[in-house]
Amino acid sequence: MNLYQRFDAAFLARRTAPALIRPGAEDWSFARLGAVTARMAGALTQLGVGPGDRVLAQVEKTPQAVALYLACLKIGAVYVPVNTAYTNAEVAYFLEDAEPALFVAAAPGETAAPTATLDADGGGSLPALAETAPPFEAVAPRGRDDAAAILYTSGTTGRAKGAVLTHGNLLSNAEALRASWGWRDDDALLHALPIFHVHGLFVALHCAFLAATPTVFLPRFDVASALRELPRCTVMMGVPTYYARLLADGAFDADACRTMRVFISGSAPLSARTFADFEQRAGLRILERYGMTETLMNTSNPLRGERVAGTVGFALPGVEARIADEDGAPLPAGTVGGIEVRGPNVFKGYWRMPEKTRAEFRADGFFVTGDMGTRDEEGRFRIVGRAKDFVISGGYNVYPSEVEALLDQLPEVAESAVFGVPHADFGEAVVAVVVADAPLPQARVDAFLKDKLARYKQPKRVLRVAQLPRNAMGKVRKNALRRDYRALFAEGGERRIL
Ligand code: MLC
Ligand code: AMP
Repeated sequence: MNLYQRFDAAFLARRTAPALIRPGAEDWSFARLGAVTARMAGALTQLGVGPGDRVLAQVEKTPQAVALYLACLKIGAVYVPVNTAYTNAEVAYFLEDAEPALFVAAAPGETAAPTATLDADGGGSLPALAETAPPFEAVAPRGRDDAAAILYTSGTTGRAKGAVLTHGNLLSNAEALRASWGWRDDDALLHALPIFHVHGLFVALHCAFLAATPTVFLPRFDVASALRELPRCTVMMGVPTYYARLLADGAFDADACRTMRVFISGSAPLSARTFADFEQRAGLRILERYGMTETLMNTSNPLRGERVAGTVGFALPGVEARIADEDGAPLPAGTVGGIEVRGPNVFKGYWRMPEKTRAEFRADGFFVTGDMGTRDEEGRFRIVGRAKDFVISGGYNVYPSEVEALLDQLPEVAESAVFGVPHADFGEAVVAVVVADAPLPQARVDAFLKDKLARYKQPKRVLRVAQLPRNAMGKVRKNALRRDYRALFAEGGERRIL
């Protein structure tokens, strides 16, 4: 039960079909993807990577990076992708925690871990070794519960946790999505997402790989490329920011979508406004789904049937989802509570953190997502908030505690509070208020955080305040901050605040 076996069988049946279509560069057929995967697997083996070993990868989006992921599956190693925006300081923690047998990055880092390189052009020491190493032709046997990947997800307290996803998790979820979204043999996927998160790596690529259908593989999302490529695609997946940016371009219309079967959105709330504007302009309703790193995809609006703005649809086949109170007791339809899920999609646990894992599961096996929501009489879910304190900016999660801890290291800062406010492009933007005994120019904060924190986590605005609003317990009232600064990025908002 190795996930790669399923892909391999699909690839073999469509060897000459394009797997990865790259505008301005050579396409990769399924035969080539399979062959490079086998050679990459041979190189990994030669470097001493074996079943169960972690391969930590901080690599740009290239076909070789896809082959590296597939090669890890093939030999039974555990793929650990990390965001290319992370600083060396952030990656140092993942290296220490995951204890990889191999670290793959664009350039050799300052680490004790054995390192191979894979650069943004698909070159480097790893692909070079793959040229000469004997290909690894077998597929390592793996059980349903064997780890396939570890994806780090930050917590509200403490350091990031590695969510261990198994071959069974990945395969079951890919099959559920393929069925729910009615994947067709003549589908073509527009892929502009990064491939170090669940959305771009698993949700998108696995649907295409199970069916061996072509993927138009863009290195990143930009509106011009998306508009150019849409007419040869039938499915697109993206975060809400992609759809907001398409709508902001006057050239995006129903004609640009003439070949499109479905646009799928997730990772962050899709606003009712974007949903409505999109329907009006493109003549199609965006299909919104809901998931997370630990659980892969949980719910989805229907392919056929009513897609309702502001809702995330029904539990996927095989997935149980419920609304429960703080003790895990199920609540009736229409009541707000915590969203909890159980099923073959739910991860095995946090890497080497048994207590943290136990704390997030109920005795009956349901996983506590930390999202708040409701379920209606038909079983349709709506997300209404988050029990955990985090910001979703352009589809990336930012954990305020991580940013606050760094801001508090600035000598002039007495205390800080980080939160998200509405932002037309990113959905939410990260903002900080600080109590400081001297003026704190934005440039000073930016310079201080530069080497410590990925750019997307850094506050877009830092505002100095006399004191932080606190409740009777002394806890910072983030709701009050979100309310007071909600118009910061609204048109005219900056003037009102300052
Ligand atoms: C980039 N920047 C961001 C940002 N992305 N700032 C806040 N939030 C973001 N998401 C910053 C850069 O640091 C830079 O700062 C400036 O914005 C422009 O950089 P860029 O590289 O040109 O940005 P761009 O390419 O336009 O990136 C924006 C984006 C990208 C929305 C296209 O962030 C993106 O592709 N997001 C998708 C994230 C994703 O895949 N999420 C899935 C997680 S899985 P400056 O100041 O230096 O110019 C998950 C589970 C699930 O959540 O359910 O799917
Ligand atoms: P991550 O930890 O990066 O996997 O992020 C998962 C989180 O993204 C979930 O717990 C939700 O809070 C949020 N999320 C994902 N999809 C949606 C959606 N469609 N609507 C609202 N929030 C979403």
